[in-house]
Amino acid sequence: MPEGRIVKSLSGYYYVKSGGQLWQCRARGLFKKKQYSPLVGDWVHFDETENGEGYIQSIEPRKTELVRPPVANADQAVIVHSVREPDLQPLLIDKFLVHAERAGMKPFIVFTKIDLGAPKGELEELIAVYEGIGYPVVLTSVVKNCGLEQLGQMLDGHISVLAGQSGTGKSSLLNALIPEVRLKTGDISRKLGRGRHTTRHVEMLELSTGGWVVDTPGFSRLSFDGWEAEELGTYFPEMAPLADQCKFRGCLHFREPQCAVKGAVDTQTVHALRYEHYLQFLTEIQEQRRYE
Ligand SMILES: Nc1nc2c(ncn2[C@@H]2O[C@H](COP(=O)(O)OP(=O)(O)OP(=O)(O)O)[C@@H](O)[C@H]2O)c(=O)[nH]1
Ligand SMILES: [Mg+2]
Ligand SMILES: [Zn+2]
Repeated sequence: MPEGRIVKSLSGYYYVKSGGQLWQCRARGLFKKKQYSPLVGDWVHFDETENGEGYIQSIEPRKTELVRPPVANADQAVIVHSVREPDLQPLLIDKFLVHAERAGMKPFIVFTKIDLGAPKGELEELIAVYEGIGYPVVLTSVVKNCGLEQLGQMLDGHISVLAGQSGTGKSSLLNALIPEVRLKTGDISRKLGRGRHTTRHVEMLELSTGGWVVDTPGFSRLSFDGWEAEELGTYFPEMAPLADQCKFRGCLHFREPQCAVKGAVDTQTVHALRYEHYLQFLTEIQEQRRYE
């Protein structure tokens, strides 16, 4: 049975790359019943059908899995965030970061559209915060051709998924890195300062250097469905090692006395903004639990 990797999913079809050829495949009804559907990035076995299409029979176990964007087997999450149009939203960056951490992917941050100029001081502070934690940061502009070589090097040899809200320039980055793909890009609604959801499907593209990058539709809603309050702190790399020094086991770093994380916020070893976002996510998780 031929084997290959799903590189695109569109209108009920999965496009499987196998032996240098692209196969248009359907999936078995069984997957639907089990609520386990194939994802872009999956390695699959398929049967050839009489009409020259394929029929997916089985999916290999996944190394990683993301629900939003729906991608399997990516090892890097690239958080693509514009410095303007749409404006900087640190809360959203942190939300993407914790989701990537939970999925076991290595995240890094790309700030796009630096030719538009970021609000003074704000970008510098964010760069310092994230680099201080150990997250690499890349500054890019496709207009000024900046940072693209550095980004290309960071993607080299990895399977990377781009994530970010609509209009931050994900498809534009890929067009600049892989000129032959010519992905559709969209303008920004002046009135709303948001993108127009130009990319509609998930697609995996091969880099000439050997890595793969997954372009995805932009989104800004990420749910904490199924998360436990206790696990949240483990996805903040600067807070996680402190938990051992908190007085109480299973400290949520919220109202508990003698909490090492709160102590670190007071001494500014943990950035106040990150802690504020931690508390917002914690509240979101706790409220969700209450309604379950
Ligand atoms: N000034 C400037 N504009 C950019 C840059 N990169 C992208 N843009 C513009 O931003 C708009 C949105 O770009 P897209 O690449 O479509 O954004 P996207 O993230 O793929 O959006 P969705 O597919 O909707 O998720 C387009 O008008 C681009 O021309 C940049 O570096 N500088
Ligand atoms: Mg796009
Ligand atoms: Zn604590």
